[in-house]
Amino acid sequence: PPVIRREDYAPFPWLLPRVTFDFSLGLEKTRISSRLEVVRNPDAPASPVLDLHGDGLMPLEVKVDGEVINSWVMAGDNLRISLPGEAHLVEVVTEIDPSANSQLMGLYASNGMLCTQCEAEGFRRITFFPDRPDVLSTYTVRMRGDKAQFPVLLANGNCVASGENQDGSHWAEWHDPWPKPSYLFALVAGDLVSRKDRFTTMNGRDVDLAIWVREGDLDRTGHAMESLKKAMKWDEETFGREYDLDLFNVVAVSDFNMGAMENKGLNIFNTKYVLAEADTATDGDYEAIEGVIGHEYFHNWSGNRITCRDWFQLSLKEGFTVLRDQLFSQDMGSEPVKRIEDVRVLRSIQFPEDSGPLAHPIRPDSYREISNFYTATVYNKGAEVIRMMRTMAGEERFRKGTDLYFARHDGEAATCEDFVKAIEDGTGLDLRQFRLWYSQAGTPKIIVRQEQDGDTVRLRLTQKVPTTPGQPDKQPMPVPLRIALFDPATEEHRGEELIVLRDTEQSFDFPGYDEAPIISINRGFSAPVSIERDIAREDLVFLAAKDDDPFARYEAMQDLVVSHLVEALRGELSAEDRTKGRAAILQAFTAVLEDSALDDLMRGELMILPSQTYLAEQLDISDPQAIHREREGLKTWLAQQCEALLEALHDRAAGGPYRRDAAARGLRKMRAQTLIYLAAGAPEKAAKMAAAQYHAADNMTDRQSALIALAGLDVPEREEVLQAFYKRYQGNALAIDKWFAIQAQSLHPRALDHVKALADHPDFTLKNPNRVRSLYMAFAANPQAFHAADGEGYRMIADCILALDPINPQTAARFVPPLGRWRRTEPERAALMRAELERIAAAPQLSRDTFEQVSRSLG
Ligand code: DPP
Ligand code: ZN
Repeated sequence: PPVIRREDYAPFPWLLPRVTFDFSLGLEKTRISSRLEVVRNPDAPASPVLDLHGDGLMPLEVKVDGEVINSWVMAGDNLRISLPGEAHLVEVVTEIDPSANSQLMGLYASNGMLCTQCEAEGFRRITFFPDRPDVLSTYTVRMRGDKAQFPVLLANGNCVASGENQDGSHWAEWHDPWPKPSYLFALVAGDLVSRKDRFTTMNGRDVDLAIWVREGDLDRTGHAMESLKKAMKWDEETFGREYDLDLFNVVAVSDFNMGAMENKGLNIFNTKYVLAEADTATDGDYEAIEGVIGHEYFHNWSGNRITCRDWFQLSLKEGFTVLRDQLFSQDMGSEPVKRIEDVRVLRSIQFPEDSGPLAHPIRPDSYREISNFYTATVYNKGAEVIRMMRTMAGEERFRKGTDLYFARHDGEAATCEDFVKAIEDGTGLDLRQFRLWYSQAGTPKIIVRQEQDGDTVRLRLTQKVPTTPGQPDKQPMPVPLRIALFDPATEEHRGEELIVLRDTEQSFDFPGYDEAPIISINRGFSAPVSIERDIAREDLVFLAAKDDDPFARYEAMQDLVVSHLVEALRGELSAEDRTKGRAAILQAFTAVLEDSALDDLMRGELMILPSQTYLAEQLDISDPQAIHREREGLKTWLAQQCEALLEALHDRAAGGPYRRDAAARGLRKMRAQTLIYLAAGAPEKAAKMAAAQYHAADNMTDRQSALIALAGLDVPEREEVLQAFYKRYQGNALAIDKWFAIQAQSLHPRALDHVKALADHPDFTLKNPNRVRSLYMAFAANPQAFHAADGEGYRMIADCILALDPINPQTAARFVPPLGRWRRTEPERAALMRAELERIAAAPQLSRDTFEQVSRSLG
């Protein structure tokens, strides 16, 4: 497969101002007739031909200006038509089989309904079209189908006409007045019901809202609808963005590759991010739904009204929209807890990506398959990069920048450069050096040294941007760091400051400190960097207990644990150090458990130990099982030291009817954490507590946390509760996904055998991405079983990739990165991981998706 390069961008030689599609719908056979109004693009070199992308299509008929032509040719998968004049009408007929579309890209069948997923390049699997984000057209879509089979017919925009035919079929015509690229096209036909509501915009326009689901799921749509209305209001208040159609539809589909899709006026969602009620959804699910509903809605401006010039600019819409959804969730819930959660995701997923073979800048320079670049780097690091601009500008000035961006580029296909320029012009910041964040990959490491010179504190900062594939030399980048200097005597600081490190080495002086202060740095995680510093244990204990920035408090706690575990793993910990280190951690941990001023959501958060992957990141080469042993060892020890306290917390959290306010959620979160600790430190007691919790629970959060604790234990209650869960939720796909995932990720010594057995379970299928992920993604994240010393875990993931690749390459390729970590893994396992990658690479007929990921991982 060819490599596509950002620098090769050229505008399309034709414009397609108006396009019309006629769909004659059938699960096995859908016929599509297109009418494309084509005119020469004055801003591009003239071309004698019109090349239309296709993927697996053959034209049944091609007309130019009303006449059937036979002079068309296939150029690979694409349709090439000679066009002599300035403007033409091009009409093409294609036919596809949605029921055979297991890739779930383009138009496909799911549970008897038809739906689409076109981002990034799925539209070309429906009809021939310039399937690139910089070709914007106004769409009219007519569809016709059997009324009994497809009672509901939806597309983008507004329904302008509909009617019935004599033969039992019916039809609808939809028109979307806003020009859009093909990746935002959507169509849904099926037997669906909807929850309806209404939103009045800031200018008093009424918008009809509808969430479409299968019969029976309607009761579980209330939270999604509330989230949608909150998101619409929030975007008006926070970014001044108003919705621009009379209708906003959301459809939930159970077979879906991604989380959700922002198609104009017709968002299509994975059911996972729509359906929720106490009995089936955890608190985490509720939050995720609010976040994703917000995310897709916010795309209406950051993505749809202003779209991307080419796919290298993906972070233009995704980074910005992730930031917008993060800020939304912060405002709807607990700001510090949300920030901590976002940083945890960044560190455990994006940091490893940035330090591995798949590292790429948030604006990549090349790809073979764009689906592989819907990554934590483009999304989450992309959001961090924009957040840094916001931090440097301040909220108000940042808003001026985004206002200017929306005003300047509305209706355009823009670039990341356009965005930065607008922020620069709108805020007055000088972002020349800052642009390096868009072009350089790798997580910068900041080394902090603190010196005392008379009454002046000097911070000597050094930055190192690591080498990444294709980028051996790096330039220093601006790193905005929020810092505070605590006076050890008064335990207070004199106000937070923002310093911006710009050079490879730079010093910052703070006069007026007779005694060396305790420094809190990168507060709120103001820059997506890793910090390395020599700081006394007591100082971390102090910050963990006293820092007024909740994030910094969390960070100090994490540092305390990370530095201890890393020293242990490096074999640098003497028996005495181990005792001292553990004592310091225990002191901080106990403070967290006992601090009555702390809310329980935050307490639950502070109790979580740093993830296995984040710990691995701190070491050049690591032994996953050694990390697991050390981490579990600490957890077990803490639990034993605090057994009574943990039990008391669990008891305090018990009982009371289900509510969804922050206090109740905090109790459930803490309850889950206490069980995790007790399962390690007092397994028999934990098993009894968990089983009791399971049976008394009136909500999924408590049931799930009980099951997670039990799944890892070799106790009789385990099987009993697993079966009870299965019986209770049989037939509820999302709940059964949890049942698979919990077992696959469990710390049970025979987890690997469990996964093997689950792969043969009648409820398992490779055809449903949620189910595949629930078994195998969970397994690939299992810190113990995946890394079995004989390589069996690696073999299972490789087998999964090979079996899934012909069915759904996009999802198959997502399983490659766990194996791609071989270079950073101890040599024996590295050889086993590499061997599996080579086995995949040797398979005939590998998809472009998997080929690219595997070859980069081996490269
Ligand atoms: N554009 C989609 C999103 O919201 C991709 N699935 O992230
Ligand atoms: Zn998005």
